[in-house]
Amino acid sequence: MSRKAPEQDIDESALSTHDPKDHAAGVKAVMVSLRRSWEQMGAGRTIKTLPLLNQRSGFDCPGCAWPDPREADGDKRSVAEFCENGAKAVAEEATTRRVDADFFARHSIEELAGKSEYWLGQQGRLTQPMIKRSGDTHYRPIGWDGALDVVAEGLRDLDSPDEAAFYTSGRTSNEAAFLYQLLVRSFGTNNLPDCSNMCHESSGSALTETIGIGKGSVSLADVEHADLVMVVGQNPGTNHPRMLSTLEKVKGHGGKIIAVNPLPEAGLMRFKNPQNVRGVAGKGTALCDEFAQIRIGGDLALFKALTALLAQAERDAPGTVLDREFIEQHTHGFDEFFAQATDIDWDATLTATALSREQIETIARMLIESERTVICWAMGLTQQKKAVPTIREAVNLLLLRGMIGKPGAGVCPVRGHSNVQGDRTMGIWEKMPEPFMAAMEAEFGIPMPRKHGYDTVDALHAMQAGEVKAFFAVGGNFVSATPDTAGTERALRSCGLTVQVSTKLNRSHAVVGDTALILPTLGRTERDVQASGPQFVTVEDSMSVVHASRGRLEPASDTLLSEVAIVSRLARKLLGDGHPVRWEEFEKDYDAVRRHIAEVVPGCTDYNAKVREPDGFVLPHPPRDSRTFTTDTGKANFTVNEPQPLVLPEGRLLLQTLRSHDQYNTTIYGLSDRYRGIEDARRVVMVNEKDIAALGFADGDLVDLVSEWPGEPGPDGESIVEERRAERFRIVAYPTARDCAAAYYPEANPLVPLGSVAEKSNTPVSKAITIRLERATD
Ligand SMILES: Nc1nc2c(c(=O)[nH]1)N[C@H]1C(S)=C(S)[C@@H](COP(=O)(O)OP(=O)(O)OC[C@H]3O[C@@H](n4cnc5c(=O)[nH]c(N)nc54)[C@H](O)[C@@H]3O)O[C@H]1N2
Ligand SMILES: Nc1nc2c(c(=O)[nH]1)N[C@H]1C(S)=C(S)[C@@H](COP(=O)(O)OP(=O)(O)OC[C@H]3O[C@@H](n4cnc5c(=O)[nH]c(N)nc54)[C@H](O)[C@@H]3O)O[C@H]1N2
Ligand SMILES: [Mo]
Repeated sequence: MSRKAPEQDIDESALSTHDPKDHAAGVKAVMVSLRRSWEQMGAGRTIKTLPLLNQRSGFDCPGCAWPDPREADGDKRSVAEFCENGAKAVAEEATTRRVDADFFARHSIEELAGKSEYWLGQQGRLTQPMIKRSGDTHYRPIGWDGALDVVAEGLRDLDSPDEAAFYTSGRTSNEAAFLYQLLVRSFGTNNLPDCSNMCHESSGSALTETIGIGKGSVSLADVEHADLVMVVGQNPGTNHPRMLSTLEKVKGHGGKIIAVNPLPEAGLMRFKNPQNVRGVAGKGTALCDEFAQIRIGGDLALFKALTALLAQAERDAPGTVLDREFIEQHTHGFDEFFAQATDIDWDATLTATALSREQIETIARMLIESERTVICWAMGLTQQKKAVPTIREAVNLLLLRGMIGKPGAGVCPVRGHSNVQGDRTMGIWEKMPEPFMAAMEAEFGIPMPRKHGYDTVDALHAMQAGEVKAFFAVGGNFVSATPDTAGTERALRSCGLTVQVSTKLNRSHAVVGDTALILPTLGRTERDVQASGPQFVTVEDSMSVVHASRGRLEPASDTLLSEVAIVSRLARKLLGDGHPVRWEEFEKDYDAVRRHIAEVVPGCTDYNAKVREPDGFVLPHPPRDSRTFTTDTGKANFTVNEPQPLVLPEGRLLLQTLRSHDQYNTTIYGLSDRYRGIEDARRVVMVNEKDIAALGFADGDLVDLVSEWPGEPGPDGESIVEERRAERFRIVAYPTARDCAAAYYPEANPLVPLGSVAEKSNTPVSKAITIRLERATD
């Protein structure tokens, strides 16, 4: 087994395919975890690392935000509380491969920009601060002091703090996130775009409006005890594999599962739990009872039909379907909602959803029969133009039957990054509400800016217009995660200063401003020892549980600084010695940061004590805790949502961009999308075989993907179609819904127009892009 980084980049012609799998996990998953861990870190480190994953005394998995079982709730953690993809996430960070000064001397920045994310990521961990000064072709080493001086000077030289944007990805700990937003706001701007803007922002918008808080209302125990779980627009087998153990428990007590997805994802069908005999030797557990193979973007039409069917059933047999008591006591807007939840335009519904009337009626019956319903969703819903109304309609569905704020029922937006929810709680948001800003002012005695800042899409617009000139990122890979790759890259290259605080090499280190810095940092798995001794950090999972995470491994290099140290040291240089915040205290002892968190962040009183409890603590959630809804009406709001008929021009497909089984966002672990049967290549487009034939192509053909977007009106008033192109993708015949296609992110990002965003949440529409296929030559 090779522990060396690959020299060669991806050979796309090596593509091979096999039939998609009908189940997820099994023994194969364990074998793959071990093999990848061995390849990246060798036997000794593997044996030391994997058993610490998601244990009370260990570190939080840097993979997804699915919660750990809580012993406080009577749930036991298994000895191996990890999944194949969690193991890969750890191996990727705990790798023994290194990117050092010699590496940067060998490879120019231009050369690095020609490499794939896979090649870049596989080179290993970043080890020392590097700088590219104006005119340089290569990065050169620089000391920490010098590096932070350059950053502080670059920021101070701007005409206004609003000319800088400060990005955060969702792995940043609560401590680092809290200090970072304090630094940025002390500097004078709210320009805090984050990965959440591209992820669950739509969930936050819809939930805040309807139930008063932008977070999920269920605990792990609630999902386990539900009698009906809808999994909509989500691929848990790959992206939240530990959720399959929870779904298995639902099935174990006779609960039902409905999956709504254009793809028959293996993890929705059957789960072979490698931790029990049935999973190892038997057929595993069948998961979904009803698989609704929906057309991309059809979910609002589906939810509208379901709420109307429930309303109709209530009209037919009054008092038997709806939870009238809940509706009267706790909701607002019911009459108006009920009055319009009448006739279903079945033609339009069946066209939009590509489902049958029988199936929609079956799902409605299952909802009516359920006593405890949970709706889970992820990117299949949030990255749509109509994402916010769609999620609001899902909330209507639950409100009708009183399914919020009771055991075993509620909303469950399944978060992505392991601490994306915590970062928001800590103030990483371009428009934090006034009480938070006032609490910051009271705590630190410094004025906080009130003008809302740029989110991700607006930061890109501002950068393209020359209004943002400096870009600073704590984690992530902004260049590859954002839409409209060509425009984004031009925007970043036009900046005077770009700074990346990172663990691993990625494209955002190769597409840079005039002056560029790489500031390498400790990862979640690594020991963090400061003047007062070993430190831990805290994180919040998808279900509002806040707990400690302790890294144990030897750091990748002794030059690395923690994110807390980098932010605090930069603050001292940028804000000067006279600044009222005692920045020098934080790095020594993270308790000092947590003492401020306790004063500022709602629900965090006694933070230092509570995070030391073995299972941490659960943040307050008014709808879940007491059916209290802090909306503008003081009640849970019913909303009226208009579906938009989807117009797909002749000969076009609806493309979604998604994750393979072998990547973490823009980090490509390997080239095996095993469950979908796609191996050794990534530039593929999955299309239904009937559509392939109808469009005059064949399985295996090489095509360019061309996206079409109605651009600005032209001189004659007509709308011009703006086109974007991603070249050389192989067609793979795949059992997706008709008229739909799928390609991997980030390869397909050049096709997503920056102006194509979800209403209200401003999230890029990465899941319904109108494309045509054009033949390319081999
Ligand atoms: N291993 C691994 N784990 C991860 C990640 C990773 O990249 N790798 N990423 C993390 C992050 S940041 C996030 S946000 C989550 C992402 O988790 P997911 O949301 O599961 O990720 P995607 O790959 O975007 O999958 C979207 C799913 O929605 C379906 N879908 C697409 N369009 C529609 C539609 O119109 N309607 C419906 N009903 N379904 C649709 C797709 O077929 C697919 O199954 O996972 C997190 N966990
Ligand atoms: N077309 C399309 N675009 C999408 C999506 C999609 O489905 N389709 N999904 C969107 C979603 S849901 C998300 S969340 C975003 C993700 O956007 P990002 O969060 O910006 O991207 P990641 O790929 O997760 O970031 C990976 C990088 O983070 C750095 N990193 C990893 N761990 C650490 C750490 O502990 N500290 C620090 N400082 N750095 C670390 C490494 O250098 C690594 O290369 O992308 C979005 N973009
Ligand atoms: Mo995400």
